[in-house]
Amino acid sequence: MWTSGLYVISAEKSHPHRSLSSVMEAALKGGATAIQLRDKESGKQALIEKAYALQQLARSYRVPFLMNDHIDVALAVNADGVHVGQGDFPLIEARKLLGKDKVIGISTHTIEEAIEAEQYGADYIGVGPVFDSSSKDDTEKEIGVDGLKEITDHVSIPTVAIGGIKLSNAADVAATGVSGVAVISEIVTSDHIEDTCRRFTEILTETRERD
Ligand code: TZP
Ligand code: MG
Repeated sequence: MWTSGLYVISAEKSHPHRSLSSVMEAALKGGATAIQLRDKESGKQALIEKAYALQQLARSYRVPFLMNDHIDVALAVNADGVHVGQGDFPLIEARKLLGKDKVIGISTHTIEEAIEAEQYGADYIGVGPVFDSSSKDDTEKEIGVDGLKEITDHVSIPTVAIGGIKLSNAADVAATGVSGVAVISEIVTSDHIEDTCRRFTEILTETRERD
């Protein structure tokens, strides 16, 4: 299952000297098991072009490409799925538009949101922010590894931890039993993206084998 791994989310403004495609390709070379386009600035035309490029790239590495927020963009490029926030497009309506074969993920912060997401047919939930994160403006309070474990224990769909996940805390996060981790800054700002992704994957595998 692709969620049992390293889900790399874009943040183009965090790497002004490298292209979006080169950063995401380095992540895929390093073993990313899914990629997401998250872009709060671009207009629809630019988003469609970026999404199309990343969908093609992801396909060449046989991993899913998910579009953040924009269901219309996901449909336009035949993305593998979408990721929505609590205040974004309703899950049930997203499912009607995308059909049963596309992946739909939703951000959750509480046990109630997680249970509701499962009932409404989400394929996975993002859970967080686990730690403090500088990549999102309106982040809610950190839930910590204990909060992460509590939410994860209440659902049976895959859970992806997000928010401030670094190489230094990845083992603690993985030990909660999450299916995977979603990472922005530790990867996209790394000088050695491939190596950083490889190390994340090793940590996730080591923790899983140990526990
Ligand atoms: N949702 C909750 S925290 C976050 C999102 C999109 C940002 C995660 O980025 P980083 O840099 O890995 O903390
Ligand atoms: Mg959103």
